[in-house]
Amino acid sequence: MRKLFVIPAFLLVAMVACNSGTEQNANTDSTATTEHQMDMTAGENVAPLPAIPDGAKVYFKNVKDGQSVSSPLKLEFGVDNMTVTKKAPDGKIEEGVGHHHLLIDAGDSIPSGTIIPDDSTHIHYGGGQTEATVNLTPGKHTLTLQFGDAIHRSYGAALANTITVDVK
Ligand SMILES: [Cu+2]
Repeated sequence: MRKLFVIPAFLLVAMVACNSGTEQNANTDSTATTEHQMDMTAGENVAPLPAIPDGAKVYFKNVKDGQSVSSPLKLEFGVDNMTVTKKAPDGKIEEGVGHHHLLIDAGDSIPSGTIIPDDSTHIHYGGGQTEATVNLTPGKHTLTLQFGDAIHRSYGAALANTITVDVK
C-alpha cells in the first residue's frame, strides 16, 4: 500500500537570502559580513518586534546634519540603551538588541516591523559593526541610520536618525 507524505506548509515559507555589505560599500576597518542568512518573510511563528527600551536612540557620532564631507566617508554609528549584536544565526529575537542599517537617499526610516530591504541603498551591518566607510557621489545625500532586530525588522522612526551631507 502506498503512503502519502504531506509536506507541512510552514516548511515552504519563502526565504530570502541576505546579502550584507555591497559593492558600493567599502568597509575599511570592519568587515561587512558576507554570510547569508535566511529570513522568514511570513509565518505565525515569528516573535513580535521587541519593545524599545526607554531612552533608546541612534545617531551618527562623527558627522552632523548639513556637514560638508568628502568621499569615501567614514561613519560612526551610535546607539544608546540598545546593544549592538550580530544578527542572530538562529533568528533568536531578544529585547534591547539589534544591528545598524544605513539607508542612503532612501528615506527617513523604514516602517516599524518591516523587514529592511537589502540592496545598494539599504546596507545591513549584521556583523555588529559600529562604523563603516561609504563611497558617495558629489552633491547632497541623505543618510539614515536605522536600527533593526535580529531578523532585520525595522524598529521604525523611533530608532532612526537622518542627516543630510554635502559631498564635495
Ligand atoms: Cu539587517
